Amino acid sequence: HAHSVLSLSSPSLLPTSTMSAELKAQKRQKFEHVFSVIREELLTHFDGEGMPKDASQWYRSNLDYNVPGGKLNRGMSVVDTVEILKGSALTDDEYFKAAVLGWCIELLQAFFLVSDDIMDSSVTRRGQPCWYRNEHVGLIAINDAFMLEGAIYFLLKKHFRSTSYYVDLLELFHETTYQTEIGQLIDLITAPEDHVDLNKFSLEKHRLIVIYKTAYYSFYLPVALAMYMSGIRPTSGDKDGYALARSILIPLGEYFQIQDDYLDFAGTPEQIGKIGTDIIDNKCSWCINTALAYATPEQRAVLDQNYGRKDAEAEKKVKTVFEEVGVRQKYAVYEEDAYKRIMGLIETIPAGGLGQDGEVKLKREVFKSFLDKIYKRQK
Ligand code: GPP
Ligand code: MG
Ligand code: MG
Ligand code: MG
Repeated sequence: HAHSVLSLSSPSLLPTSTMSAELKAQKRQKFEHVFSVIREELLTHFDGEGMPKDASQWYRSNLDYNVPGGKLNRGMSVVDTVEILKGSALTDDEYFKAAVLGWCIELLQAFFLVSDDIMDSSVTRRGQPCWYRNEHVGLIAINDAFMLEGAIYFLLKKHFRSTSYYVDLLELFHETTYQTEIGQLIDLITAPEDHVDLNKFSLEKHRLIVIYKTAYYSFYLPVALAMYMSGIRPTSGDKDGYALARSILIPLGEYFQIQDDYLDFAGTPEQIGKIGTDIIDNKCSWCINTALAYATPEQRAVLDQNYGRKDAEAEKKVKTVFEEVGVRQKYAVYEEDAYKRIMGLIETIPAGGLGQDGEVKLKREVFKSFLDKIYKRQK
């Protein structure tokens, strides 16, 4: 490879696509180590409040079961982005701070997923039963989810209270949470359990759902956190780096959630770590919208009769129509087009980066690294 590990001060500065499996594992381990530190901070505070031993054990299980087991893309992206923006290796303190922000996104994601699995009646997540489905957990999972969210603000206060951008971080987490909840609302009310009406679906509605429920927290949030930490200030007018970042990351997030919708239908549980529920849950997903656009009247009748039914046979009939209309092929075409379109957006950033001389510049590489991580993903 053109990139030699030795010539770079930090492995994270290598594009992920050219990193060896061993280097990727090391990078993940280093990030995971920070989780063990913040978990103990949370539990030390909890114990210090005089909480009973069994409560402390419960909180530890909640954290261990729900926070660290995913792909960690969102969390590790904060570290990667801070590193790309700096252009050289991070100090230990910079690494730790970036990783804490990364784990705050993973906590936010855990809060969302524990809740989402209850709302979607899901069965498995990350290759294990959904948290609420464990014996003795049930609806306590709702409070566990709230505590995962609360942990974010405990950690932000502990590690960022004295920085100039503390309020920016707080506002960003609050606003992003609110946007995700708005997205979740439209996702849920577009998918009523007791009334299937495929006429209510459209790609426009789908776009709104996925931008709000996924794109802001999964793509804009990690980059914006890294930008605040790197000292990039928001500005009014068309030179605002945050607006520019949004203009690329929101389409990127839309593409990511379309992948999620596609994998719900086409991925195996072994691959994606969860059993797809979109057809049974009557979701306004990319797959049903695509099928509706190409179905013959006969196929449409099958969809009308079988979509959103709590019944495995009905689900199978819907999947057969998806295969017949060529959802797989349509997705492959969509993915190629999305990749090219987003590359085009990235190339609107000046080659030398956006920002005044002497300032930290927003670079194309920030966005390319995200696109590389998700292009043709299988899980
Ligand atoms: C993904 O939807 C969206 C979320 C996980 C956000 C949930 C927001 C809340 C406010 C709870 P999804 O249901 O398609 O995800 P998955 O396929 O992983 O269940
Ligand atoms: Mg879900
Ligand atoms: Mg959902
Ligand atoms: Mg999904």
